Amino acid sequence: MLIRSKRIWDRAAREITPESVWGNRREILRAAGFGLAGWALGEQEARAQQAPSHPNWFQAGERNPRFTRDDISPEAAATGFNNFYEFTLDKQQVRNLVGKFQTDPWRVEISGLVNKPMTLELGDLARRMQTEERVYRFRCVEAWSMVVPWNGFPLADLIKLAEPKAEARYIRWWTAQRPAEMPGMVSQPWYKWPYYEGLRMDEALNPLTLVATGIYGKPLPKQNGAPVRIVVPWKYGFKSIKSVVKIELVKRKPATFWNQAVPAEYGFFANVNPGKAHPRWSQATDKRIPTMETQSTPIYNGYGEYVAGMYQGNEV
Ligand SMILES: Nc1nc2c(c(=O)[nH]1)N[C@H]1C(S)=C(S)[C@@H](COP(=O)(O)O)O[C@H]1N2
Ligand SMILES: [Mo]
Repeated sequence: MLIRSKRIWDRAAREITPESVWGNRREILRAAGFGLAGWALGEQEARAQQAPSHPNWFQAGERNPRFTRDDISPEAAATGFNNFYEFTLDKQQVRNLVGKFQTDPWRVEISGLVNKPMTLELGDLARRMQTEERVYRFRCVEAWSMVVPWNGFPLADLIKLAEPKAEARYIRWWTAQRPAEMPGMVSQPWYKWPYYEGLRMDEALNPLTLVATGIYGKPLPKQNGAPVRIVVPWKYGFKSIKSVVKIELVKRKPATFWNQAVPAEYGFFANVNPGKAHPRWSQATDKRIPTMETQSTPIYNGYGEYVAGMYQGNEV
């Protein structure tokens, strides 16, 4: 048991990786489709990978003017450089390994401390919700960033549907667990699948927290967490769980995938904080994908005006 858990720690510790491991500038440009020699997708393959996975109900909403910016990352970068360990830990290969992943139809269960537990067919849910576009800065704990136009609706709107009970203090969620469709689950059995994450209830209800069904005005590509994911822009990217199938409201702080794998390196709160170094690298700056331009990382990833009031400063 000891040997096994040491091995888990070693692997996990290696696998959320600093820049030296996750790639160099040339590889990232190549991954993002900027046409360096030696890399080309067949025309047909490229079309298949961009094809919407669930086009019939998806609605691109209008951009919310409160959440707009002019430094949006190229779509090819956001869809070609992904962390989705259920498929592979090679960020540039995720999109090539998602072909078998079935994302339509899709159901999401909401249960736990709610008056109205329910299982929703995602299309029905999306049609009931008011979708909008928001451009958010996205910051991975590995010290890279992107700026992505998300389509979605506030998580608070979904939680209200289920009528939370007063005792609900936290929320937790799980990604689909389909080893036959997710090759990384089979090749990396040492992780505690399925991927699971959570938030404190006030964080979940914060108006910034989105349920995303699209990016760049299109349905979420599979590599970005189709058909539905959570986006929490003031926290490191690993909190923004992909391909959610189950949501539960609970009393106690839930365990989370990375916190359980490597507790010394990844906390439950994981708020973006340039002043608090990761044990193996600084968090003061990040590299913008795909140009690799160095940027200062702002506290709470730039969203302090919306979220700082939720924290006393001792959350980790
Ligand atoms: N289920 C699941 N969700 C996940 C991950 C994952 O491996 N599995 N990776 C996380 C990490 S570390 C990041 S940085 C973001 C990446 O999102 P993107 O590929 O859309 O940029 O997804 C997060 N959500
Ligand atoms: Mo990440």
